[in-house]
Amino acid sequence: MNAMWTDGSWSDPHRGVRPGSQAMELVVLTGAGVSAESGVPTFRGLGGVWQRHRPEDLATPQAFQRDPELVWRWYDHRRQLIAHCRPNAAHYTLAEMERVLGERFTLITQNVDGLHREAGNQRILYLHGDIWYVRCTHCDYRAQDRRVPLPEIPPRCPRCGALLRPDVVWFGEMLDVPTLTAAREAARRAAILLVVGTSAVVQPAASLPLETRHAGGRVIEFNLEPTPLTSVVDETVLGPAGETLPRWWRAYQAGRG
Ligand code: BJW
Ligand code: ZN
Repeated sequence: MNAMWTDGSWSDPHRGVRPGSQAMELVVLTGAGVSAESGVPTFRGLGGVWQRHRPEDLATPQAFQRDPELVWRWYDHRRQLIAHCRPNAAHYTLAEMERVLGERFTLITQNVDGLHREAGNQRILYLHGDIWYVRCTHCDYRAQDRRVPLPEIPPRCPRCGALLRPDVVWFGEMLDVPTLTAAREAARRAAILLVVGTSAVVQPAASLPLETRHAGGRVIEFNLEPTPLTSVVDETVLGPAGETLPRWWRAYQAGRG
């Protein structure tokens, strides 16, 4: 049954959890909504990035080929904005989950902003890359570059002189296969999958919750509003993740004791 919780009351967070230590894994899939309360704009919806820019103009390999300077100016602008953002209570709750659960916790993120890392998470699967890394379009150079603004746009490879690109996944590009495989395996192992702040329209990330459901795990969604996933998950918790996620975690921990 699909239940929505908007009033801060909770069902038993352990309801339906499969017994056995292997099965007790908590896995979390995050999207842009988890960083919204930190001031990072989401992609879709009010104030979202795509309201001002067409994705095909900026987040595709074709766009980059056509006008690398335009694409890099957009990324440079976003990097400057994100550089001023700090993790919020939802990020810190996810970091605490990892500290408490260790190997029984996996964080899968679609976010490129680096705020999970800053909050303290270490076991992170980056599905869509990392805005703080650049990679060469010609050789295998890849490096972290946190300079804001970038001194040269578009930046060039220090090794071979070719164009650098942001180390992110654009529409029409394959996700990193080992990362996606690890994410699918984690989703299948999950006793509980928390899906936090994603519109669940971008594939293949949006299919991960279905993998958990098919494997018999429980899926709980945290969002401001219903999404295409809402009809297939076990529960949807409506509200800002910075409030709902810490509350859920406290209830989950209370149930453990
Ligand atoms: C809050 C909140 C608060 C707000 N608290 N909640 C199958 C069918 C159809 C199409 C495809 C398919 N398979 C592949 C495709 C094509 C495409 C795709 O999915 N297109 C769809 C749009 C239809 N996928 C791809 O191209 C992927 N590659 C691939 O599959 O390769 C194989 C292949 C290629 C070609 C054809 C077929 C197969 C690659 C996808 C790469 C996505 N890249 C981006 C940009 C990353 C770099 C960058 O940042 O610049 O990733 S796009 C953008 O969307 C970004 C995000 O990670 C991603 C997901 O967005 P997210 O995180 O869900 O954010 P929003 O804004 O959409 O939602 C925010 C949510 O938060 C909302 O619900 C709010 O309500 C909520 N919220 N505040 C809680 N406080
Ligand atoms: Zn190079």
